[in-house]
Amino acid sequence: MSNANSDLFHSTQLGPFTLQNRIVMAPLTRSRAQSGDIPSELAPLYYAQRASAGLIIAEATQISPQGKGYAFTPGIYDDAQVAGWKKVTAAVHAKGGHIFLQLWHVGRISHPSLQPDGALPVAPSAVQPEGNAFTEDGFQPFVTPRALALEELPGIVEQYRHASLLAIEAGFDGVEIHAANGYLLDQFLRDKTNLRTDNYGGSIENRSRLLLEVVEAVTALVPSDRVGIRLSPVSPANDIADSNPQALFSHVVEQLNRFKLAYLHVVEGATGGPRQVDDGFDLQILRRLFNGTYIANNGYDLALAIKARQDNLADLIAFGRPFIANPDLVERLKTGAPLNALDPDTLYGGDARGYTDYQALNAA
Ligand code: 8OZ
Repeated sequence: MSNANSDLFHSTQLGPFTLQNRIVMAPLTRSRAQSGDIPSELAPLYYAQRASAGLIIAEATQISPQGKGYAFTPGIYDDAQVAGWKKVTAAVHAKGGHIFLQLWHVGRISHPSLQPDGALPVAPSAVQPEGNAFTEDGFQPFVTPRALALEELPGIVEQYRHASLLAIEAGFDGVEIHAANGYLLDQFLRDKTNLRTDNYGGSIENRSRLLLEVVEAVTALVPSDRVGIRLSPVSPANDIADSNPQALFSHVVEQLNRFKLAYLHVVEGATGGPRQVDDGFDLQILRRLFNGTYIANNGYDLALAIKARQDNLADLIAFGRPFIANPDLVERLKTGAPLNALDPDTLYGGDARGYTDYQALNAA
C-alpha cells in the first residue's frame, strides 16, 4: 500500500472543522517573540508555510506576565499581542489551514528575572524544581517558588478565561489548554509538586480541581468543540512525578468527558524523549476512556503514524520537530520523500535561520 492510501492523508472532522488530513503540527516553543511578548514578525510566514497540516497548534503562549517562564516566548494577554497573532491566523487561514493556540502558565518553571517586578514564580506549593530556567541572561537555576494562596486561585482561572477570549479575538479556531510537561496545571495534578492541604491538594479529586475549573471557565466562553487539552501522564518533564499516574489521569479524563472537548492531546512517554512508559501504565486506557478525538504525540515517524491509524490507536497524529525542518511535512510523508534534517542550534531564539528558511520540496 502506498503511503497516500493511509487515512492519515484523508480529510477528517474535528468539531466544526474539516481538517485536510489527520496530521497535526504540535506546539513548538521557538523563543523568537518581540519585546512586549508579541509574536515575531516572521511568525505569520512560519505558520503559513506549515498550513498544510490538518491542524496547527501554535506554540505555548503565556496567559499573563506571571505565566512566563522562558525568554522570548509570546503572550496572549494584551491588545498588541492580539494584533500580532491576528497576522498569524490570517496567514494560516489564507492558506486553508486551521490553527489553535496553546494557553500556557508555567507555574514554578520560571525565574524572577522573567517575572513582573522580579517576583518569585508561583506554584501549588513551595517545592523547588531541579534544573535551570532559560532567561534572557542564559540558563539560571530554578528557585523555590511561592505557594499560591487559596484566594489567588480564582485569579489564575481568570487568566485562562481572559486569554481564551483574546485568542478568539485574534482569530484562532480554538484553544488548547496546556496541562502537560510539568507546568502550572500539571504541578497541581501531581503529588510530588502539590502538597496543599486545602481543597486543591491531597486527594486526586482535589488535585484535579483547578484544571477542571479552568476547563469550565474556558468552555463557558469558547464552544467546547473548539477547546482541546494536552496531558503528559508519564513524562518526567520539568521534574514532575506522581505516585499513581494511572489513577490520577483516569480520573482527569473521566471528568473531562463532561465538557465534550474537541480533543485530548497526549504526550506519549517522556516529552521529546523515549516513548516507552513506566511499566503498568497503559495510555490506551486513557484513549478508550475519553469520548472524543485523541491526538497522539511524541517521536512519531511515518511508519509509526500509519500503524497507529491502522490499529486505531489514535485519531490524529501530532509531529513536532519534523515540522520545524519540513514546512511541507504532509507532502513529504505522503510521497515518501526524504525529510530535511533539523538544525539544533537554531531551535530557540534568533532570526529567520532555522525558522522560515527550511525549504519545501517544490521550492528547491
Ligand atoms: C521546550 C522548550 C521550551 C518550552 C513544553 C512549552 O515543554 C514547552 C517547551 C518545550 O511544553
